[in-house]
Amino acid sequence: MSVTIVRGIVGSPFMRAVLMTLIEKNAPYRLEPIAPGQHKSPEYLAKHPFGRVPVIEHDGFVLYETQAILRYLDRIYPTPALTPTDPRAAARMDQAMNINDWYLFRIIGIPVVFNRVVAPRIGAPVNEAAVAAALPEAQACFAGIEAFLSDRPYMAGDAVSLADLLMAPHADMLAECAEGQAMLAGGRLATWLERMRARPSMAATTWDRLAAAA
Ligand SMILES: N[C@@H](CCC(=O)N[C@@H](CS)C(=O)NCC(=O)O)C(=O)O
Repeated sequence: MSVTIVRGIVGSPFMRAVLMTLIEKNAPYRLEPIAPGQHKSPEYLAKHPFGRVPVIEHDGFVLYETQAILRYLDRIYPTPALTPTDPRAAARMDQAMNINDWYLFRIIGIPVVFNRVVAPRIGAPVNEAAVAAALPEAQACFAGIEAFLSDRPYMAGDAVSLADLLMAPHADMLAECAEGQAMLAGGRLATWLERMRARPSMAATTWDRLAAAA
């Protein structure tokens, strides 16, 4: 089996989703971490012209955009299947993945999680005004995701899918700050997150574990 090379910045929840998927598939991979800022270098931009992380390389095939990467890995490594066969469950998976990228990351991740979790870790300035301004919409967004999950154990139904692997790293980071803990407190997403945290793929890819290995 060919080794998948994963390039990205340690701490990125998108990159963590890729690593988790590879681990769930028991697929060989090599993480090649890049330093913050390097994702804007000409060498990196040649692989990802939008200058974001992660990027994978598999047998010379270069691919960016996390959803595309997860779906590619699910196709080349069919077991365990991480896409439901039932059309409605598959639709829930797709829906959750877009909710992650369009709402959770943009409305909560960028203004709240970056300032509360990422900035202090990397020594960047914390924009308190941005956090305060984002919170009302962030809380409404969180409530919407909780309503979406409803009483299903996983995003798409009874089994873990790509949607859970994409969203769990974002939720796990949110849980590191007080604002996130208040949103999660006692709710369905907290129970789901605990379920996800019990998976070896999640335990193996924490920021600390990846940083220690890098
Ligand atoms: N749509 C992209 C989003 C990736 C993304 O935004 N990654 C963040 C890190 S979590 C990034 O590269 N940030 C660097 C920057 O914006 O300069 C994907 O799904 O891969």
